[in-house]
Amino acid sequence: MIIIGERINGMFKDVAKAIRERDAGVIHEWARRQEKNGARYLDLNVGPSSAEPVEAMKWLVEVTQEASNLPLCLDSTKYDAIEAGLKLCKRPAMINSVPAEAAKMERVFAMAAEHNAEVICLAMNEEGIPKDAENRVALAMELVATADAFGVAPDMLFIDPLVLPCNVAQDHGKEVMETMRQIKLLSDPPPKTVVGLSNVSQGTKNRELINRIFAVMAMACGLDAAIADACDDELMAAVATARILLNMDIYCDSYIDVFKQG
Ligand code: THG
Repeated sequence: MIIIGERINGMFKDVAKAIRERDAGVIHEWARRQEKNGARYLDLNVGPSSAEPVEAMKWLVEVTQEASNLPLCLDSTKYDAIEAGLKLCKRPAMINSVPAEAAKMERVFAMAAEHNAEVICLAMNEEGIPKDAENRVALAMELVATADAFGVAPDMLFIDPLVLPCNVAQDHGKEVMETMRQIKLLSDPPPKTVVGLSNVSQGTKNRELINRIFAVMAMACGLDAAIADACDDELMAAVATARILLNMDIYCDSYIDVFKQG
């Protein structure tokens, strides 16, 4: 599973402060730590309270690229901020994200085609997030079809069924799993799937345990990627182990030997 490091997000107080004060050191440190721990992309989100999201995103992109060569996942609902960020990315990036709403799809898929960017597509629209897998999959279908019309192929897409906290939406968990299974039947090649893993445990106790268990359950349903805490060693170990059990890595014996040696 592809881990997209979640930590450079203004939702976290230290990152919000670093963005406000343009303190590059904090961002460099999180970029390096997440890469060292196995992240394959870095999510960049200026946070909900940024007064100047475009300038903040431009700064985050430049500063993160000083410390890491990983591709970036530009996470914002402000498409001006994403576009400004894309122009500064040294390698193809991921756009996070677009819902199944006509005007937004038009803007985002045009940008993706121009910049050769991957796109996270949300299984939601103007009416919100459907509860049933069936309706989530219908929105995914709409996103895949619209992307295709803009020249963005299904394998450039990551469908996000949208994970909600289990303490307020316990009945959504199974629907999310079922959505992930069905997405693989949508097209050939199919789109990929992604979740915001830490969402599932927001406001709960024992957060890390909930995140780890959800991650391996979702992997068994075909999950390809997660925006997650790459610095949680137990999560990374659980993911590596699930990869063996799902026969996703060749040379399993030698892999286990390496794993045992830490
Ligand atoms: N889908 C997509 N993108 C996303 C999400 C998603 N981006 C943002 C988010 N969800 C994924 N990233 C996070 C990052 C942090 C947390 C949850 C998801 C988190 N933060 C602590 C909290 O809210 O309790 C912050 C507290 C602190 O300061 O320590 O849990 O679903 N496409």
